[in-house]
Amino acid sequence: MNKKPSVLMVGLGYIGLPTAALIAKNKAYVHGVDVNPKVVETINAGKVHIVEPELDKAVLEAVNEGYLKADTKPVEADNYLIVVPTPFKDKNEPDISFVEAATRAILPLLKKDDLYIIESTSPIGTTEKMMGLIYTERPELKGSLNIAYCPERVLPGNVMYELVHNDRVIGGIDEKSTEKAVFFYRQFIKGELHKTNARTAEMCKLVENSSRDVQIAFANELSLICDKADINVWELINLANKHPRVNILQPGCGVGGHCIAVDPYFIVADYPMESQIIGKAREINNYKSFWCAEKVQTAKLEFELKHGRKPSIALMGLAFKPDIDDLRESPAKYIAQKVLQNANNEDYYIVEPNIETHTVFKLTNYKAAAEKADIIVYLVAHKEFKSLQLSINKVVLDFCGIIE
Ligand code: SAJ
Repeated sequence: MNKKPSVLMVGLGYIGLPTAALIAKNKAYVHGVDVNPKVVETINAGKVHIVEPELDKAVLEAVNEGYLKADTKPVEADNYLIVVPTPFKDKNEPDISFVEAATRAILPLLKKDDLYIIESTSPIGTTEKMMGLIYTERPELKGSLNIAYCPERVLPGNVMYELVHNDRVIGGIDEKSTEKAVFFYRQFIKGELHKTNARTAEMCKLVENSSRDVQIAFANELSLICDKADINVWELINLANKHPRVNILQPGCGVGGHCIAVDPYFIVADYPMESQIIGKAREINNYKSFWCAEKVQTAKLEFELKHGRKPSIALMGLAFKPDIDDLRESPAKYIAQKVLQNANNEDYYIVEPNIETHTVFKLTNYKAAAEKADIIVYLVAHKEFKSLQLSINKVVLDFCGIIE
């Protein structure tokens, strides 16, 4: 790349890389920065380090046409995007040190009128905090930069489509910043761009994922009640959803992934007294995974009492949701680990059709596992499992609605 980049993207992960590729596709020069030299090397070779449909093609094109270059060091640009992770120091405290480090790294490069945007999921007030940091270190720029927050809302597995077509919420620290950020995103996003302030935009991201977590917790709570009340929860939810204003989500073996299982804590950490439902939803969804593991244990013991021998058990699915290969924060993986910790000479078949091998689990083909095992535990509703014909003597624990 010979031209001065238009965009300096800090963070080339699950969101940063697809966003960089999309901007580059629109013929703007993107200089992507990542702390991991292997990631940089992979991208510059036109390859990708994450699994996401269409991403490999987009990155290859962007690199080949010279619109995307990866590096470990930032360079001067007009638009700076911070798309780094915001993990937890411990369960209750969000860690914005990556956002801060990224901001410090680009600080010396900033100039009047530049646009600085944070996309990373962040606690409320982070954008203002970073503005404070920037203007403390570069007081001569005070008031002349455009600073905004704009969260991503793409669904893993459909990122390349949703990046373009989803609506976005854009919140500047003042109106000028909001307008400048809207102008920037308008160049490559077809969804509507909704203007607000930075704090509201930060909260909006957290609220979207918390809302879904609370709704899933409601479904999971129903599944616990129904189990005791001897009611089929899937039938119940289906019937309740026939009401024109009721739309209950599906229970499962817990909530996973790097977003919904994490983001609500950003609110709970800062507003513990006020966020009662949000905090409780996290507890219920976590408890559901523990409960599933206990159910497997009980089924094992019941089988042994009834048949006078140890059962063999198939654990069907490890991913954090159906039809993906992503095991991050996966409740199914947690349950499999817990069940194996309680193993007592039973045979186990661990199944995950979306990955070939795993460093910890020895994987078995799903058809073979379903045929051999006495107890079939459905953890993830992968499409492959739906067509399985099980013989009637199997004990089935269906935690994700496969046989429904
Ligand atoms: N789940 C259920 N029951 C349901 C729906 C989902 O148990 O009815 C479980 C899934 O199995 C999974 C977890 O919830 O374990 C999360 O899956 P998901 O498909 O609901 O969401 P994610 O984590 O893949 O993506 C979410 C999305 N947020 C919302 O839908 C509000 C996405 O739009 C965000 O961009 C993403 O988080 C993110 O990056 O924040």
